Amino acid sequence: MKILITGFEPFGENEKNISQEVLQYIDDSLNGVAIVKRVLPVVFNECIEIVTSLIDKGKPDAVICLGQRASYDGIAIERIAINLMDSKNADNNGFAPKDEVIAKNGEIAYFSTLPIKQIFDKINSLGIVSKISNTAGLYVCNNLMYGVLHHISANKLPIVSGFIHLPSFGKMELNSVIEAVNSAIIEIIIHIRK
Ligand code: PCA
Repeated sequence: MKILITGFEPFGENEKNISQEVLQYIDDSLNGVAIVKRVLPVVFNECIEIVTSLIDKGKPDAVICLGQRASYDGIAIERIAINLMDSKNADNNGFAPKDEVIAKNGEIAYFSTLPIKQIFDKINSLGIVSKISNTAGLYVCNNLMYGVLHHISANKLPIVSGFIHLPSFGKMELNSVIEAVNSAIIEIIIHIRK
């Protein structure tokens, strides 16, 4: 079994991105499962192309995408990605889309196919602030979550995928963030092995 886990480079005013930092602390193998890690550019659509090509070459069983979000000081397990890009803030390539669809003939939205309730219950039971979030925003994280789920759905691939937002630096102990991500990976492994 293999799991691909991604983080993002810094963007906007952020000097660091916790989703990039945290990947350094995730082992290359967990419960006998290979963990492949990749940091992505905060660039609309390019991030999707990188991940879909990693999926097609590496054939992972699960794809977990991580990002940073300043608006919540806990772990936000995303439920849904929508087919829209709309942002005041430009991505790291200077692109700020206005009301643009991500995939012309794609579904309006896709639900995460990760076991989000189990992940939430586990992280919550560890006393780490967390929630299930009903919007991943309309910026690059939603773009990636939507694009990956669309690729998996359109090609009928046997892969579960979804997105988890992490709090900004300093809002939560780094150890708790690492523990939350490791717990999510373990819940996903249990889910796949069922
Ligand atoms: N957070 C941004 C994009 C990259 C990241 O870490 C977002 O929430 O869309």
